[in-house]
Amino acid sequence: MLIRRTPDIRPSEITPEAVFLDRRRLIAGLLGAGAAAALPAGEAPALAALKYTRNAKLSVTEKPNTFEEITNYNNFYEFGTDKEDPARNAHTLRPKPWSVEIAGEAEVRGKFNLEDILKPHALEERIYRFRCVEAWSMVIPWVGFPLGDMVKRFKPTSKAKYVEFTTLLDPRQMPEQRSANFPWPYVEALRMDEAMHPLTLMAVGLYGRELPNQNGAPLRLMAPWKYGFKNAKSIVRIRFVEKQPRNTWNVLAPDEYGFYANVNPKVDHPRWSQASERHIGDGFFAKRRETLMFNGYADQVASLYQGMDLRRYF
Ligand SMILES: Nc1nc2c(c(=O)[nH]1)N[C@H]1C(S)=C(S)[C@@H](COP(=O)(O)O)O[C@H]1N2
Ligand SMILES: [Mo]
Repeated sequence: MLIRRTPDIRPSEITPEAVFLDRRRLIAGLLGAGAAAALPAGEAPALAALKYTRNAKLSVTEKPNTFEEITNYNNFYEFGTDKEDPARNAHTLRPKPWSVEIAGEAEVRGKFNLEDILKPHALEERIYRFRCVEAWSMVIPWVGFPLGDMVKRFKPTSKAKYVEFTTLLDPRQMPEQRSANFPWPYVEALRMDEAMHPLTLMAVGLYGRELPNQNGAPLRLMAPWKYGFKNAKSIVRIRFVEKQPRNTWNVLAPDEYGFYANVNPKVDHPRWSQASERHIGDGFFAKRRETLMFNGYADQVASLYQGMDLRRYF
């Protein structure tokens, strides 16, 4: 489908995703009250629409991937390692009710209901480039709010140099956590200045609706100049720490995945080039796209890494 966008039309009103969701609602409506329980296994309840404004200034103008692409080609190892596994298996995740623990070097700590965490924040839609370390990419219309606004509310102390994000640990909801070949739970972290950067988003939705489970419901990180693995999904704990935390992929393969994970076409992965990427939706035989420094966000973020050797701090 051709997607045409004008400043006053939301992508959620005209893209295939709206058709997809309407079809779901139509089915539920036809079946009547109580029908949700009778839907085939894996059919998630309809995702609520969110109230948000568009942030055109911080959005790219490229055509977003379809809702179908964004929600059926995922990395979420808690539900399996194939790209189709999360869409198939993440129905066991229960994103409501949800709470998030704020811990470590901050004046305000404790366990908070997600609603209380979200309440003060106005939601924005931001269309971001997304680049996985496996050299594929998408363009995704997220809905969320700046992580920095949230960090300020918890008043980090002067010792807080990093912010660590931990995914839910619950093998009943995340079946692959029963396997011992992965150091569960998934953990990621940002340096404090990265966390405070205006581009860094706490995402709660995409295409104008709540996050589907497979994309990290109900709360996930989105720092668009970094490789996808930085962006922890289904976050239950945010901890302020003095020392640089170990992050899951760095623990698993320190020679292949560093702490910074900045998209950099000049620093290859030991097993493949990062100079170009396969853009999902372009078709398998289409020409690969050139990878941009910091995923195209160099003007906004390069100053964070001034004077750092990006080969060493990859
Ligand atoms: N908890 C958790 N978070 C995760 C992952 C994961 O396996 N588990 N995979 C990461 C990787 S490698 C990528 S590319 C992105 C994928 O996000 P998406 O499926 O929403 O596109 O999530 C990241 N966050
Ligand atoms: Mo990834």
